[in-house]
Amino acid sequence: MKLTPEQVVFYNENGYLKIEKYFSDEEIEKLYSEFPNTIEKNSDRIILEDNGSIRSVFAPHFVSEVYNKLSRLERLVIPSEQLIESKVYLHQYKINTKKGFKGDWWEWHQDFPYWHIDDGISKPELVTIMLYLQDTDASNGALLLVPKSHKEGIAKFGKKDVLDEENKDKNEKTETKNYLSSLNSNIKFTVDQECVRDLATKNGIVTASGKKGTVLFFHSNIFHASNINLTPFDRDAILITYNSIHNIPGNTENPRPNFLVGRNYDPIEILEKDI
Ligand code: 6CS
Ligand code: FE
Repeated sequence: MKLTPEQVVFYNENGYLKIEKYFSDEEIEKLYSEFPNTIEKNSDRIILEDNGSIRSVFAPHFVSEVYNKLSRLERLVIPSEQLIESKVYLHQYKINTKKGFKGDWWEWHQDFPYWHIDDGISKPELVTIMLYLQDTDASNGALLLVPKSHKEGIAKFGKKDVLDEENKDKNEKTETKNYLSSLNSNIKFTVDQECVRDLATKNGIVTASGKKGTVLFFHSNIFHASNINLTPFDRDAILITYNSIHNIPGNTENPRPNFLVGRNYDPIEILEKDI
């Protein structure tokens, strides 16, 4: 299940690669029916929107053999090794739900700053694979990407509004979970809007639409965002991030929880052809 040379060149040039029909409807059905089993009540792995709907379920493989198998699939690991040019281990694994009428936005950001600053990973040698569990388009919050923006390195951060008293109190209450400001709908590291404007003017903005079963490979430094979901149609997706085994986290002082930052740096043994 290797990527073609043309696909690798496209990814290196643009920072992303979308492949339709990468998983069958039957496989998506199996993942979808297993999804509720990954949701433990009151678990820190579950991140909620302000309106109480589920925003993310982290580390589903901790509780589901089907999701564990998915992360070891040949057709995900081999392409990741090609794109990173190294053996890989599992850095982060989540299901980002964007429920109909309730799913909130993700502001323009790069992923690598979180993994570099919070986790101490030195190089952007990570790739995220997004697997669409639902038909996804501009209306229900498909990912927006700025092609070639991965070549910018870590871009200038946007200014976040100063926390007003009420918000400050809320954050203080959750100071034990200060990682939440990297996961909620007000993320701490965004890309400066003039920087987005500049590159989007030059390279355009791609809406990564696709039917369920589509996969999107994207670079840890590409500018990406997604809108709120005003439609009745959920936009649920699985995101698996693989990191080079030569690029492991350096933050051992106060590491983020193991459901956010993988701790097993052994190269993934490709165990499965099918989930
Ligand atoms: O902090 C993190 O690891 C997560 N936060 C964002 C905004 N993207 C990368 C990752 O899922
Ligand atoms: Fe992201």
